[in-house]
Amino acid sequence: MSASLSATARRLSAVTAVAAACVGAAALPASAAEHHQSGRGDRARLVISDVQYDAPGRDDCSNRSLNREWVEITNTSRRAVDLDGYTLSDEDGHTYTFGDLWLGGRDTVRVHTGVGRDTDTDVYQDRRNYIWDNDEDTATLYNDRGRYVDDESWGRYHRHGEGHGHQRDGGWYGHRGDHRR
Ligand SMILES: [Ca+2]
Ligand SMILES: [Ca+2]
Repeated sequence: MSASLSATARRLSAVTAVAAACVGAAALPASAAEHHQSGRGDRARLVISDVQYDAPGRDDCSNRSLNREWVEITNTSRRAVDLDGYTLSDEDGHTYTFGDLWLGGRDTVRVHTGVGRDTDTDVYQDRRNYIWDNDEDTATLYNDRGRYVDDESWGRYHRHGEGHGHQRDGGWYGHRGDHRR
């Protein structure tokens, strides 16, 4: 919770769009599989259902690679939700604001980091640099009133317990839940 709050605070402070250095690092594809698909309690209707924070292959800053870094938002309810004004932020306060997009019941939208043309299923942050850190970061979704909806963390500070180990770079590779018993 404190991480979310501080992320909110950072988001609310003026966020400059100065892109971080585009550092190529990771080699392994990674996907932080969502484990609470059904949402947190009955009120959760939108969840961050999957994150591919490390684009497969070398992180060469190409638009193709940037777009293979993404976050997926799933509407777990049966009713369509208007995402207009919803935001998706990282720990550094980089924020993407959704445009007018209705996400149908049980539908998923994939938010790519790079440049592209938005559709009903794929939207683009139009960035020239990666936003989701390969080692650790948190994606947080807020609604159009700035209220917390869901988050997903990975790396050192991931807070969702063991049992859904992520493929990680370097020494963390293989540090998966099913090998820890
Ligand atoms: Ca990579
Ligand atoms: Ca980041």
